[in-house]
Formats: sequence, C-alpha cells, structure tokens
Amino acid sequence: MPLKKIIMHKLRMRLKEPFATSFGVMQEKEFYIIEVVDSDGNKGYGETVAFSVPWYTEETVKSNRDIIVDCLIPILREHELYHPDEVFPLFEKLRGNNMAKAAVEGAIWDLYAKRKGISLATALGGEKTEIGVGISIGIQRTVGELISKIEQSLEEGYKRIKLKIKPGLDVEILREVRRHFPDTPIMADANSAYSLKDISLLKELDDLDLMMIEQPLQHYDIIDHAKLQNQLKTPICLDESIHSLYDVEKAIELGSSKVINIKIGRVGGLSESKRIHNYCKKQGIPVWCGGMLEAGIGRAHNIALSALANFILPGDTSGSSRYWEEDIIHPEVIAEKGIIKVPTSPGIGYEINEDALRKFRVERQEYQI
Ligand code: OSB
Ligand code: MG
Repeated sequence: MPLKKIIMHKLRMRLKEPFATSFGVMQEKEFYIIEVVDSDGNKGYGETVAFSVPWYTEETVKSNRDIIVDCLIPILREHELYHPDEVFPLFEKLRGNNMAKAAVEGAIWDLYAKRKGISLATALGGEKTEIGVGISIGIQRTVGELISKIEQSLEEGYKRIKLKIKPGLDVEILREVRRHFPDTPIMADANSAYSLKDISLLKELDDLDLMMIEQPLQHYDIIDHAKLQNQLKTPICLDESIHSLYDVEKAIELGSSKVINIKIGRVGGLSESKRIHNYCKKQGIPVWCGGMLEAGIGRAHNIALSALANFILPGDTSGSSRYWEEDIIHPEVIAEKGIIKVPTSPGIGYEINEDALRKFRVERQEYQI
C-alpha cells in the first residue's frame, strides 16, 4: 500500500445533550479524523476516541495527537505495508496508547478495503448484512426523566437499554425502571464505580433480571470481578479492564467476565478486535461492540466490526442522530427498529461530508509519509 500522506483533522462537536456517567459529564467531543492518502489518491479514514480528560482510560485527545505525530507516523515512514494486519505488530513496540494506534490502523483498514474494492466488513471477515443495536442512556436528574428516555428509546426500536449507574443512583432506580418495564432487556454500566465492599448492594442488582452488569469494579481489575461473578447469577461484562486479547484470555480463565465489550480504540485496533472476537467465539463467550460517543467515522468502523458472527448481543452503536444534530458522514447512520444495515460499498461505506467536516474543524495538519 503506497501511503503518501496523513492529514489530521481536529474536530469539535457538541452533543445534543450532556451525557452523564459515574466518572463525569460530557457535553462536547473533541477528536481527530485521521485521513490516510495513497499515491493513487485513495483515502482511508479513522477517528480517535479518547476524551479530553482521562477519566475513562488514561488516553486523551492531546495524547492521541502527540503519539500519532511523534511515534506512529515515523513508524509508518519506515515500513512498507501490504496488509493492515501488519500495523498492530509494528505499533506493539510502543506501550499502551491503544486509542492512538487504533485510529491510524482503522484509517489504513479503510484504505485497504477501498483499494480492494470491498467493504470493510467483508475485509474483516464479517458475514452479517445487518446488526442489532441498543442504546446507552446516561444518568438522568430524575427517575421520571429516565423512564421517559427509555420509553422514547423503545419507541425508536432499540433492542436493549443500557443504563448508567453510580453509588447512590443504582438499586432503587433500577427497581423502579424494572417495575415500569418488566420485560425489556436492560443492563447496567457502572464504569468502575464500586468495590467489593459494596457486595451486598451489588447482590441486590442480581434480583432485577439484568442482561448483564458492565464493569462494576476497578478499571484494571480482573481478580475482584471473578470473586464478584462467583456470587452473582447476572453475567458480568468487562469494559475498561480489557485492553488486549491477553486480558480477555486471563479474564475468561479466571471467570471474571461472561460477556466481553469490545471497543476498537481500547484494544488497539481492528486486528486485535478480530482476534478477541475469534477467541471469544471459540470459548462460547458472546461479545458486543461498545461505543465512545463517536462521530460518523468511528461509528462506521463499529458497524463493520459488528458484522462478525460472534457479535451476538446488540451493541452501543446507535444512529448518528442519537448524539449529533449533524454528523460528518453521508449518508448518516440510521438505526431503524434497532437495526443498522451493514454498508456494502468499498471501505467503511460512508462518504465524508466535507461541508460538515469544515464546519466542525478547528485544526488541520498534513504529514508526508
Ligand atoms: O462505558 O461504554 C461506556 C460512553 C463514554 C464512555 C464510556 C462508555 C460510554 C457509553 C456510551 O456507554 C457509548 C456510546 O453510545 O457511544
Ligand atoms: Mg462501559
């Protein structure tokens, strides 16, 4: 693949409404669109998913930019690539910074698929033509507001409802929600807000018939999660604790997680996501694709990955209009009755909306390869 240059577009976009989790409230999203251009004029796109503040993992928008410019682009200058699977081992020499690595690798995957004239989903080995999706609802001010958000999401057809919880805003609220929606597939995501000291509270969640409880304990932990899983019927799903296939192997071996949330950025890219998917499939562990409040390019990558067979559970990739008045791709991602059609045109299958890109762009830098 004759890579010629990389263009980094820094964008700033405002969410339709604030998104509240146990770690904080987000209203604005800053990120980079990574555009890889080859000498034939083909273009591949990736999106950085770290937030401005390191409260989900240690990476930030700035660290993503610095690692890409100072470390990853120089590596690309030194190596010729034939297949995107070669990117992960090249970047593996550098510790961590998975979201920076994934954004660049994702752009190269898109470029590769476009050069081949196949969809990214097909390039990854995806078989599904459509994917089922759920929605993640942030912490609300009142239970009434939460109930109406859930009603609205169910009307829109989302296949499962994920609710963010934190200490003090958990069991009672979920009980109330369960009373209103006795049969709805509901899960809870704590974003690491609890510890084993909260075991009696966490056991109360076990009576609410939740699909799973996502990342209740410390953000790197797999030991305490195993202890907790031993005492719960409800499956635990790890999110923050999973940075690699290695982490998945150990978590499954220990019994820390019966379901895995795969986020492309968190695990360092699509190649590693694929390996995790394949391993979980062999182990009989269902996976789903998590989200990072992505704009259209990141969403498109999530959709392509979710076309792989073992993405059995609905993911967090809702339609573009979930977070954005206007997305940066054309067409926008549409979730109809909780279903997104996997694009069949080459690469990610969505075009950049150049007007929207210019509108939200606050910075543009080019780097020769
Ligand atoms: O834990 O999955 C998470 C959003 C930001 C940070 C972490 C998480 C989330 C979500 C929403 O749950 C995912 C999305 O809709 O993109
Ligand atoms: Mg989560």
